[in-house]
Amino acid sequence: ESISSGDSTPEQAAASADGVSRRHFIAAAGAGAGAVALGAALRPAAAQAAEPAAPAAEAASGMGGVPGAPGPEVKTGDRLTSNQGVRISDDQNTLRAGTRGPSLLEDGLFREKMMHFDHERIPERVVHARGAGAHGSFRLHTSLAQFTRAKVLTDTGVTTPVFVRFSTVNGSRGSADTARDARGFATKFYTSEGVWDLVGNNIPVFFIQDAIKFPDLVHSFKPEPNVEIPQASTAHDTFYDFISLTPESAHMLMWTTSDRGIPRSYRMMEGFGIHTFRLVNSSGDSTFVKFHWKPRLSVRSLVWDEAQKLAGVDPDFHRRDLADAINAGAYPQWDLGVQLLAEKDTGKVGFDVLDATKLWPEETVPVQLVGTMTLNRNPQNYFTETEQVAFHTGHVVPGIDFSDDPLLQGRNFSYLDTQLNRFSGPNFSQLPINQPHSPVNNFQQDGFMRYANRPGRINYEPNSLPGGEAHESSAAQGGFVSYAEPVGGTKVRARSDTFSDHFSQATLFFQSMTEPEKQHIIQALQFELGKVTVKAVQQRMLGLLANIDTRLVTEVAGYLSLPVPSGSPNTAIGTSDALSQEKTAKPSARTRKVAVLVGDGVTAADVAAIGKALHAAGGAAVVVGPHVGPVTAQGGTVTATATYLTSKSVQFDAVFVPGGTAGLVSNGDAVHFVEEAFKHDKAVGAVGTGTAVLRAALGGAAAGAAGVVTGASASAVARDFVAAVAAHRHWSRSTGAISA
Ligand code: HDE
Repeated sequence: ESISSGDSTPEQAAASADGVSRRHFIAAAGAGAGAVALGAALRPAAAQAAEPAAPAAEAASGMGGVPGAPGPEVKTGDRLTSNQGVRISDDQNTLRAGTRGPSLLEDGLFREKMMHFDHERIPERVVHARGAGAHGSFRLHTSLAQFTRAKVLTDTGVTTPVFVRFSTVNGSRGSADTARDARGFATKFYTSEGVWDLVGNNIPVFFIQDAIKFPDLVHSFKPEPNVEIPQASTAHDTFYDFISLTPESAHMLMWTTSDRGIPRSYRMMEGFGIHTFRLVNSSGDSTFVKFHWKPRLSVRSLVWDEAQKLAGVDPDFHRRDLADAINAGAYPQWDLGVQLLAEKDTGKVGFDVLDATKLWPEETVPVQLVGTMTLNRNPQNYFTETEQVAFHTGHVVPGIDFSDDPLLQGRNFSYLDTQLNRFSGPNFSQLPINQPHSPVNNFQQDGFMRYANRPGRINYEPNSLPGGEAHESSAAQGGFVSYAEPVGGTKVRARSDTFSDHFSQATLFFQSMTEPEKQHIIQALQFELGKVTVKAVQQRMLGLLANIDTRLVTEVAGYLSLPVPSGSPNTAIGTSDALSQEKTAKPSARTRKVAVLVGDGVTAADVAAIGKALHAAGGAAVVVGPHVGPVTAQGGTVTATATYLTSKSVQFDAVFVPGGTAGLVSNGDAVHFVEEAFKHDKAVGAVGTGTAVLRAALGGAAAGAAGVVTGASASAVARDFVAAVAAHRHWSRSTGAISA
């Protein structure tokens, strides 16, 4: 049975279900929660006088169980009511004894409203608290039927609805998006055979090999517990104390201190399932698999100075970027890739496939692209969807199974446990965003916030009385049958010796970088360890870096004025081009945002020409002026939508100064705009008298520098400027090196 994209109604979903349960659940939801018409609080006074909608009609809308379309509809003319459905006559004043008298305990409306408000917060996620989500769909183009029986990976005709939540790991829910960190990339596939959660990150390896170290790792990177400092930053003593004593973290440290730790956009990140999973086919044969998401827009990053400034200028930078792109119809896309490895071939990768601190080089095990995910719908309500979505590595469907990776095994315990804490009970799977789109039928019942139980008297199994239909399914009937992996061994607390090479792949990663990428890692470690106050910790960290790369440790030690310890990096490991975002990125100006700086007297034709050229390349121009609205322009109209007060260069991918703007040389904000964009290696364009602004900002530095485009008019330079934007950054300016 195929399922359509996320626009099916609960009734359709129920009708397609051949079991009893989903229909029952939905029916209960419709009659129960759906009867409560909420919202409509902020309506114009005129609407208050309108004829009320019949309460019976309202009952049909409301909180139906549709994943992706939760929450009540707010309709003009709806009446403000209490949670008990009683219409409210005055929502502005508490009930009191006289207009100047004390409030009365009798005021049930006030008490209900305040009680609910007092309980609005649920515990934030202990990690990955800060996130942004979107709906979309996944379409398979290449069947993996030879390896798996999972329909989501074999039915090429089917579109599977998905919900994705991106996140940072370290910071709390209100922290800035652009902190240096790994990013979560969690995908919920609502497949016809149940929910499959691929709970991944934008980095293909992890800090630790065994889940029992996770609480220690997380405590060490979170704010230090005595003063709760610093927020969303690893640059402090306790993190590097832990890392320096945990050499298995060396490989992931290379990734987090690389440009991957500061993505330009969620839309420009790879995603990785990290662990080795299994695919199991209809004959019961297993193949090891690693999952990859490859972004159509390439992997692109910010620079560190920019990321830090954005944390103040626009802490919602990534969240906004995702929502804006989807609103504009520029739907982000990723290709799903798989690396497949037969159990007998595990020797090929040179590392234990159960070790989550290791990747399989793509040159050894190629990534095969099998389908495409498109995110095309923003949540209607952040809390209902993005906050309440509950992922779990244990949510797999028949044909997808686990390996014995001890990190994955630990996660399979942790995610259910954490949901109990977040939702105060076991019924989170009934929340609309978490409901499978396939039938649910079992005898679980009750608990906090249960809103749909089976009707009738049968709540056990086996049973023979009417109303208790719920049959087990064999593998052939679509039942989940665990892979029959032979297991045996002595009960021990110990790791396999095959987990003990902690440095070779860290070296592989560093060696695979282009020169600018290497410099960024060195500078990031100088920053991070420069914030460490305990010399012994810095020294131990240098000892770790010495085993990764000699130049790396030399430059970081030099910065810290500490001696360079000796090490023995495995330089013979070579390189893997697939690890470098600079080597793999394709130039594109798509969805890039360019600031066009204007002032009175600006040449309208230049503004129009650059806007048109960017638009044609899939990018966008934003006119930044001294005030919002029309500015005095030569030869036409120019309207500013942003100003020097509301906009900073870090919010844009590039900057362009049209002609007629020589007056801007006395505008410090405009001059700084250009200077900062140049410093961040972005494309900078200036034409006509606008080049005076360039000179004021950069003096002689601009002449001939990479990515700086000047000319007589915008139409003369448009093509070169768009190409400079598409290149993303012009590293030779800050690093002296040409990128690949
Ligand atoms: Fe998680 N992780 N994790 N993690 N993780 C959580 O689950 C955990 C790990 C990842 O957007 C928690 O619902 C353990 C690796 C993402 O809702 C928690 C271990 C990877 C998200 C948890 C790991 C991840 C989480 C916190 C070590 C990449 C956010 C709230 C064994 C493959 C999902 C929650 C979302 C969230 C536990 C390691 C990815 C506590 C014990 C490796 C993307 O259950």
